[in-house]
Amino acid sequence: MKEEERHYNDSDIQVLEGLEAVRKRPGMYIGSTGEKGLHHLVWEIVDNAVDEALAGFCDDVEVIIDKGNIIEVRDDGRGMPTGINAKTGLSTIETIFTVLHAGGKFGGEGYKVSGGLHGVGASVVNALSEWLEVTVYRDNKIYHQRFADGGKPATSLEVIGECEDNRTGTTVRFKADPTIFQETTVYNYDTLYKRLQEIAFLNKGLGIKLIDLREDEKKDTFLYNGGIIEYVALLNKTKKPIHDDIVYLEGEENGIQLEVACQYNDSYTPAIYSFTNNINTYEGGTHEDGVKMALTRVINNYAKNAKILKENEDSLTGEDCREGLTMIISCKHPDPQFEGQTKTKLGNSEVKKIANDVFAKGLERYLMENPNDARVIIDKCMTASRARMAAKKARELTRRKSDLDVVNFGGKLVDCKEKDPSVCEIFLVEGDSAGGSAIKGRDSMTQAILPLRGKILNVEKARLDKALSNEEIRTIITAFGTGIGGEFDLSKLRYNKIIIMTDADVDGSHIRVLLLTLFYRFFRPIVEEGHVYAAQPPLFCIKHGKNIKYVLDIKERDKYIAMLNEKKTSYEITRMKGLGEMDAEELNETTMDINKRILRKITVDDIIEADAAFSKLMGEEVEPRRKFIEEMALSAKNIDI
Ligand code: TTJ
Repeated sequence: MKEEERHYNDSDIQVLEGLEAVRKRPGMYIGSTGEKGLHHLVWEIVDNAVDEALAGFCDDVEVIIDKGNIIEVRDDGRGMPTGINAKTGLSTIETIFTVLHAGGKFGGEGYKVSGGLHGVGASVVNALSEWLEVTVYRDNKIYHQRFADGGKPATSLEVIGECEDNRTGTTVRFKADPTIFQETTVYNYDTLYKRLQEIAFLNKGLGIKLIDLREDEKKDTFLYNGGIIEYVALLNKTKKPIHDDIVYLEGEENGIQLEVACQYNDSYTPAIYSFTNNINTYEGGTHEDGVKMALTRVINNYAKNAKILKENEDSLTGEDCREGLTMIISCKHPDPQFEGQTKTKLGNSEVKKIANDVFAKGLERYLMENPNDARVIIDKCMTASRARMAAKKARELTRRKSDLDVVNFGGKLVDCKEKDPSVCEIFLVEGDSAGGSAIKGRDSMTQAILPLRGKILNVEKARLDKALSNEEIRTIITAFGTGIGGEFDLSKLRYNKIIIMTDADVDGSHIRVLLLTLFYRFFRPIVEEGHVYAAQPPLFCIKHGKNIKYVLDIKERDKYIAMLNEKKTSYEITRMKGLGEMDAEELNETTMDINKRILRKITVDDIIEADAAFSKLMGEEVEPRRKFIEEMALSAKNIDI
C-alpha cells in the first residue's frame, strides 16, 4: 500500500478499488483509450447536464475546451445536491464522483441516457482524469471539491464563497489523464461540434454552446426550436427536396415518446437515422422497424386507393418507399433495452406497435391533406419500383458463374493467381497506359489490375439500373465478387485491399471521387470496414550516391534535403512523371511494392457527414465541390507504409 493511502478508512478503500478497476481496464468503461474514448469523457459529463435540462431545470449547457485541453461543462440547473448520502456516509457529490455506477441512483428522474457505453457515470471520468473539479452554485453558496490522481478526493466538499442573485448550476472541469490516454489528449472541435449539434437537434429548445479557447479560438451555439425538423432540413440542404414541407409526426403512449421528421429528395439513397434517448441507434431496432412498416403500408394503401398502383401490379417494397427519403426518428423511453453487436439497436418490443401507430396515423393524414405532395411521393416510389425491376435484370449480367469465369470481364481484369482474398489486392488504375505498366510491374501472385478507361459514371445522379448498364461499373462489381444492393455480401469480397491508383492531379482526384461515390453508395461496408485505399505516387525523386528516395510532397522533399545538406551530401532532384509515363519498374518501385509504397486508407467515420459531403461534391453546386476535393485530399491519412 502506498504511504499516503494508509489513513484511509474501509469505505474509502472500497471506493478506491472501484476507481482502480476503471483505471486498470478503461476500455471496459469507455470503449477505448484512443481519441474516441477521450471524447467519451466529455459525453459522460455533458449527458448529466443535458439530463438536468431535459428534466426542465435549465435551458443552457456550455462546453468549453480550455487551453491545455481541459474540459469544462456548465449548466444553470438546480445544482447537484450538496448533502450527505446515507448509504455511503459521504457527501452526495463525492459519492457520484467516486462510487462506480452511483450516477443513476443519485441523479434526477426523467430520461436517463443509458445506451451503449453512455451512462457509465461521472466517477469513470473522475477515475480517468489527472484532476477534476466540481463547483455547485446553490442556496446562494458556492460549493467546491477537487479530485486528483485518478479520482482521489484532494479536498473535501467545502463552501468557498457566496454567490449572487440565487444563481444555481453545476460546473465540472477536468483534465484527462495522459498516462491513460497515451495516444492523444487533444480534443477535436469537429467531433464535439457534431455531437453537441446532434443533441441540440434532438432536444428542441435546448441551447448548447461550444467554446474553444485553445490556439484558434472558436465558438458555436446550437439552439433549434424546430428540433428534428431542422435536422432534416440540414440533411436535405445539399439535396433537392421533391416536396416543400418536412413531414413531422409525434405521439406518446405509456411514457414512451416518439417523434419522426422526414422529407423526400430527388436522390436514390435513403438517409434514415434513428435515436433513442439521444443515442444514435445505428443498428436500428423496434422504433425504426415500426416506422418503416407503417411507411410501406400507408404508401401502398394510398397508391391503391388513388388507383396509381393497379390491382394487377406488384406492391411497392419497403425499399421502393424509402428511396431518397431523409428521416430522423427519435424515441424517448424510460427504460430502453439496447441490443446488438454495438448495443445500438433498440430492443423494446412494445415500441414497434407505438411507432407503427403514431407514424401511420400521422402520414395518412398528411397525404390526405396534401394531395399534391402525396402524388409526387407516390410517383417517386413507383419509379423506384420500376427501376428495381430493371436493375434485377441488369444485375444478372454481373453474376460470376464460377471463380474461373473470365468471360464477364471482357478481358479487362488481369487477376492475380492467389485465391485467398486476405492476401489479394486489386488496383483500379486510371488509363490504359498506366494500366499496362501496372500489369507488367505487379506481383502477379497477389496483385490484380483493372485498368479503367474513360470516366466513371457519377452514381449520385444515377439509379442502380443505370449504374448497372455501365460497362465499367459492371466489371468492378463482378471483380469484387460481393454482389450489389440487396444481395451484397462482404464475406464474398475477393480482395482485402481495393487500391485506387490515379494521378496526383485534378483529373485523378475526380476519378478517385467518382469511384468513392460508387463504393459509398453501393458497397458501403467495403469503405466502412477499411478495404479501400488510395495509392500515393510520389511527387519527387531524390538521388544521392547510390540511394534513391521518393517523397510525396514538397514539405517532405524539403525536410529530406535539409537533412542531406547537414551532412553535406550532394543530391539530384527530379520531379516524377504521371502514372502513365512511368515504366513498369518505376511504377512498382514507387507505388505498388508492398514494402516501399505508401497507401492512404479511405475511411468513413461519420455516415451522415459523408453522405452530405458526397452530395455536395456530386450535386450541382460547383464551389462546394471544389472545396471538398481539396479538403478530401488533405484529410486522408498516411498509413500502411
Ligand atoms: C438531482 O436532483 C436534485 C437537484 O439536482 C439534480 C442534479 O443532479 N442536477 C445536476 C447534475 N445538474 N447538473 C448536474 C451535473 C452537471 C455536470 C456538468 C456534471 C455532472 C456530473 C452533473
